[in-house]
Amino acid sequence: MKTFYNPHHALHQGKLEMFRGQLVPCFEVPDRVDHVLAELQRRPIGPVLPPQTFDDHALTRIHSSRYLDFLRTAWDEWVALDAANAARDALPSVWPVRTLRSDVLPANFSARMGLFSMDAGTPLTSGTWAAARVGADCALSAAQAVVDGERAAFVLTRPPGHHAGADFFGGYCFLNNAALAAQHLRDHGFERVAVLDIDYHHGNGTQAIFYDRPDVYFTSIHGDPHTEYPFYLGYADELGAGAGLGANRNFPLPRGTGFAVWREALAQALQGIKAFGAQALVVSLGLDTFEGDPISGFTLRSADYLQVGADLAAAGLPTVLVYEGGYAVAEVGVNAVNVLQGFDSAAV
Ligand code: 6XA
Ligand code: ZN
Repeated sequence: MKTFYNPHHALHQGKLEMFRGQLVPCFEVPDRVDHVLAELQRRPIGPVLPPQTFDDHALTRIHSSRYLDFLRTAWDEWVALDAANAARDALPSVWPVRTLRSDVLPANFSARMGLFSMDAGTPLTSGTWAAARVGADCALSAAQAVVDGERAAFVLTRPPGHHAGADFFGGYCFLNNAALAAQHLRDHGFERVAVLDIDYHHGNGTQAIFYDRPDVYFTSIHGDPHTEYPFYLGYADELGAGAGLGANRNFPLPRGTGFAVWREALAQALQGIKAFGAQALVVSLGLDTFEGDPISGFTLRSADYLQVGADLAAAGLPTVLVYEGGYAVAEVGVNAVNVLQGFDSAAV
């Protein structure tokens, strides 16, 4: 399996995030990708390649122009407010909740930070745009490899993507890599595409992007949003809307869920993908389902990820795997490559 690796991921390096009333060191760190890369060098499963460069047009298939314009210039605006800001990351602190307007684009920078975000846990840094933009190229390159006939391809990038919506960032995500890959597959010959999100956290951005579409099926297995981030989406009664009704399926599971129950949900999610008639699959591959993850609550073990890979391969679909969360840094490389190795060993 080819890996498309973002050589510029470390340009995005947040310092602090808001967590339980304090600013704490970011969990989403460059080491998360470096450990996966090191494991891929120890246990090669195929070439590690830089991405091709894609036009911004591919981004506007998923994200709004006003959001992309904001992200592109946000850091310069932040520093223009106060030269001392160059030493600090930008975090939002005000949001247009119900009854407030989000149709007006304010001139005030803080107001636009809030308009285009969902939480205060996602610092925007000097290199955020550069890292996320090349990450999007990785996702598009992996999708293109599958268009060109590869059985599967892996997107090794950060920041992750699945919480990012058409016009907002949050949950450590800025550009929705999985959605970009799925749309690229749709635009290049695959009529029906499925996105399977197996990160611990519900992929609210991806769900929202495709919620009213009949051509992209979204299904996710995740911590119950009654107690787990992102809280406000990911319930079992979200089935899609309009022409997309029936093309969305969520499997919220309680904190503490182990592999046997989780794998049964995976079987059901894959059954839904088959019934939909998907011709290609995008997997939002979070490794924060691991028992040692510091911010999550499932109890999968390292060896379980070999089986996860084999189960994904058994769907028999051309597949793009996109790296999302996973914060047990010392183990995340082994766990990620276990999925890829399990996939390759089982793929026909
Ligand atoms: C709240 C937790 C963000 C979750 C990020 C994640 N700061 N998403 O791993 O998949
Ligand atoms: Zn996650």
